[in-house]
Amino acid sequence: MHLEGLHHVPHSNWAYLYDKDTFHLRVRTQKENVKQVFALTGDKYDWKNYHHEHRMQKIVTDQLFDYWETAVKPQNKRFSYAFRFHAGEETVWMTEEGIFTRQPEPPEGYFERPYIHEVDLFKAPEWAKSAVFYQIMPDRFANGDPGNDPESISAWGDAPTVESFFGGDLQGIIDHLDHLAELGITAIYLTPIFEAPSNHKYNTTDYRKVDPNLGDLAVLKNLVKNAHARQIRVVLDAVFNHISAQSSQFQDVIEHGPHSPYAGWFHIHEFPVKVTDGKPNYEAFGFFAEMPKLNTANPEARKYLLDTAAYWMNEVAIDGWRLDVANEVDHTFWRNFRRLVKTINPDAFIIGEVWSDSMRWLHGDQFDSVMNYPLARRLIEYLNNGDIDAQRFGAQISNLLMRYPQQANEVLFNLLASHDTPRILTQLGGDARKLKLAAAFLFTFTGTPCILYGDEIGLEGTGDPDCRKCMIWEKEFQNRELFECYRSLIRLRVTFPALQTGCFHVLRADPGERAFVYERKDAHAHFVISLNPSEQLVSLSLPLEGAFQDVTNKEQVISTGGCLQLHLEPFSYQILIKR
Ligand code: ARE
Ligand code: CA
Repeated sequence: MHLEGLHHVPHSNWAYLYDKDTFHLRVRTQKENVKQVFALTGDKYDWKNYHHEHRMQKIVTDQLFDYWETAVKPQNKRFSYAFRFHAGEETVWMTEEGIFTRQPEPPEGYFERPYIHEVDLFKAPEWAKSAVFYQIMPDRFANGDPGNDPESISAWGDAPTVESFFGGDLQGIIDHLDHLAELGITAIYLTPIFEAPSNHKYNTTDYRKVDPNLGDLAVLKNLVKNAHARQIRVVLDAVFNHISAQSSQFQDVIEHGPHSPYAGWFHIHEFPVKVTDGKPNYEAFGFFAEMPKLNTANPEARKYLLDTAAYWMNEVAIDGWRLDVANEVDHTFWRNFRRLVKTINPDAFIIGEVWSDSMRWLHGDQFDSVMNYPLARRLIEYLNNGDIDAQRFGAQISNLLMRYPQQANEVLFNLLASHDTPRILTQLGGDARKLKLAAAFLFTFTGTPCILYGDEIGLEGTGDPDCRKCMIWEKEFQNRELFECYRSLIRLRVTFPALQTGCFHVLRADPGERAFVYERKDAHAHFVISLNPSEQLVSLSLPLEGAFQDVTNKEQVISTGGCLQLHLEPFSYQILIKR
């Protein structure tokens, strides 16, 4: 047995409370090296009367490891535990103190969960598990009120530049909520809407005011009311990492230097402050002098930002926050933020913008979810690069699933692209067949899907600002076949909990093959999803029993001799269901 492959860390994504009664234990072994793993649990104060053995399930495999998981329902509020591994004739035990060829006398040196407090449970809002999000940049979606347009706007549909405005606003979103309802969207994520001089509004000048070019408090309330009337929730973008250099607070520091009451709100390297782009003499977002970084550890600054969050949640019944540059703001601030937000609305959804491993924020004390850019990168690579076989893709997404606790995975903000990346259709070479494969995966994989406005009708664009083109409303210029594909996939997602919180297993991901097949299931439905990103017609035989139905053409696919025969057209996906 390859002992160096054995791995477990307590109090982490390897050992966590999943719901108030259930504890998940995970352990890793070198790929195909271990035949069976057991978790040995018990009460350290009375092991004799309270100990159990749990056979662990091998749930996923990545390039190097097999991952095993079991759900423990401890009788008491605490338990200690160890693992027992079997490979061939070999048996070893692993405790916190290492690896042994005989079971160490429990409970000394065992891993432990000293006490399970429900208040510590990481609980994501239930509604987020079945949500389908739609990201909107208000300036580019629809101009519902020309009366609030900026002084000079570009013609709707012109190529956007870093500077250009198009006059889109909140009223325009209200006017097109039916488009979202028809698509089956259940939640909107709006990029920033508070007063800011730019077209993207990520450089806030007044956190307490809706930008006048987007509308006002009344229109925002109307938008939320109309969205809620269609069972569509609304999540706003909180930009707390930085503020605009044109904000009154920063202007005061420019004018009064260290004597400004706001000097402590920032990280000033030296006075007088120099707003020199690329080389500001203060901390900023990146090197953007226009975006001085806020000192969220400063009590006044922290209070101002937390009061801002409370103000909007009390003024307007919003359903959550997406947190800009979330990984550069201190953890103490986010713990305060979560406590405040969940006190006002326990069902509010908190999504951090973090582009890399986010476990640090997903212990249940900060974020509910993060934007899952790593998933998008792996899916796009797999669809675009024929050298990436199904085994490698399967290994990569399996590895991603092991990064976080299951309750985070169930609401991870799964996106294909955003306002910060080239459009997904453009990243896929403009090939709508690939986009449909990407959408089929997005809406059937574990995690809450989010599409960027216009993806559903075939909007293209290279990197920012070209990815922020105006929405196209003339149906003759929309890819309506793509719209239908998105609409039916979204309907499937929202209808079946098996696609939201059902278990995920890779069914076929062979080396050298491109076709990737996985299953999602719960007690009510069993889905078999197949992706064929190749020009070849692929025939597969899967060891599955029973009669399935193709959700697209409604044809029956019945297993014969315990095998389900699949035939996948080039660049197609197939979704089968058995209820
Ligand atoms: C734009 C252009 C710049 C140009 C600038 C001039 O992109 O090239 O120099 O305009 O003004 C906002 C606007 C952008 C604007 C930017 C700066 O939307 O249009 O830039 O402000 O003025 C990293 C951060 C991540 C951040 C991205 C952009 O980690 O938090 O960079 N995303 C948020 C928002 C943005 C917003 C800001 C932050 C600023 O979503 O829209 O930009 O508030 C790798 C790294 C990531 C990195 C990512 C993208 O994956 O791992 O950390 O994200 O690349 O670069
Ligand atoms: Ca307008």
